[in-house]
Amino acid sequence: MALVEINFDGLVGPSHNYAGLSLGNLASASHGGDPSYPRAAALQGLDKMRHNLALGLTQGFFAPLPRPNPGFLSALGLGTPRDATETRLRAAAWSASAMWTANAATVSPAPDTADGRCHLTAANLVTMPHRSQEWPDTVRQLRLAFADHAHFVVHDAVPACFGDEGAANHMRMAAHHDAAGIELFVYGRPGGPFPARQHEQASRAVARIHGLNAERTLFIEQSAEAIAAGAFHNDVVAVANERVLFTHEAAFADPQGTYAAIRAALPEAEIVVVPTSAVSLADAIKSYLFNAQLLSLPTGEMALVIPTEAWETPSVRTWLDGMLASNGPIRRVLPVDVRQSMANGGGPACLRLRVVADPATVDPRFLLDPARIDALAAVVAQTWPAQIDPTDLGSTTLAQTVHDARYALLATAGLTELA
Ligand code: SUG
Repeated sequence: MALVEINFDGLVGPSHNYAGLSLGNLASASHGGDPSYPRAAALQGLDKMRHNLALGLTQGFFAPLPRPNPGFLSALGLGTPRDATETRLRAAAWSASAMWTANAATVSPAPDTADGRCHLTAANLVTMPHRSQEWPDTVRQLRLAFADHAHFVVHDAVPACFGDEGAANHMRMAAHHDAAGIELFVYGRPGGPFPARQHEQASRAVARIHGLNAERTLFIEQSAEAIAAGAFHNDVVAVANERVLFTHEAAFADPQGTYAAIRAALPEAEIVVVPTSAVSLADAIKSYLFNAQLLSLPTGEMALVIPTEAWETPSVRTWLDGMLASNGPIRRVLPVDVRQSMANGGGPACLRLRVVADPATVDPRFLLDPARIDALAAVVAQTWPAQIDPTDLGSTTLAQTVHDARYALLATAGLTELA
């Protein structure tokens, strides 16, 4: 079979909660302390997977990581918290943040790499303490899913001195998914009010490790204005698919230079720019218009899977209506409800890792069909907590419920070696 794009969505874990842990992520900050609804959150995510499968696309998933993370708690010497800082650190050990698999790894498909294999480098996520604990367990899962060494190489994260946030700060463009492409690494510079999570040297290391062709690899600076406005990852303000880049005007430090470099490296590139005059940076970030899945449908059309929040934002809706009425490359807009994830700053694009590969080379336990989605949804409906209040974190009863729920999921998926 030809190489196709497979979207691996992170299944929202049973400890999903709002702890306000991500400085610079406005949704996380504003919902910190709210009750969360893990069961509804995971079912919303599974509905999105079902929706994309029904479009005729190949869909996979990754399982939640073990939480609360005993290794993280003991490495910090944490028992019962004695102050607000320790309470936050304990919340970090409970975070279900691995659901945002766009941050799991950076992926360079086989047509782009020197050895003709698909390379994946786990992201170290060191900027945010609650995310820094993810990568060792993520690597274990990637090494299971992509164990076929003839087709895949899974690398450990780059050294912690350089922050790496994975595919959320990486875009690939190509005439078609299975053609040699160009890879765009978007990094931030520190100095603004919020952390710049992606370090340029991490991006350069990943490009070297993956054996990318220097002439087809671009390193692009994110605009400081976008980071300061709450674009903590580039995928909050830009998304690419095959020959199309869909971007806010204020995404990059040097927009015109960036567009020219892309056109020089990929002459068939089409760049759809949303101007600030149509959608302000604030509306783009609040609505998550760009944290969309830009997908090539089997019909040959491109569709934009957006969060319902974007569809309901007047400036965004007006712009999308105009885009659909024009003759642009994006022909369909499909809203999905992922509100539980959105309230922590994770839209449809955050929830998935894109891998261009032949599905026959992937461990089938990570691939989905409607019956497998139904089976996962039944486990979630039966075992995921209905509600978590931030004050519940630390409860031994809840910890056992979360552990048992994850184990039930792994058993159903045939993945108990990840327990
Ligand atoms: O890293 N939120 C995540 C959202 C990640 C979105 N991913 C992409 N843009 N690709 C983050 O900031 C919030 C957790 C909390 O506050 O409880 C959180 O981690």
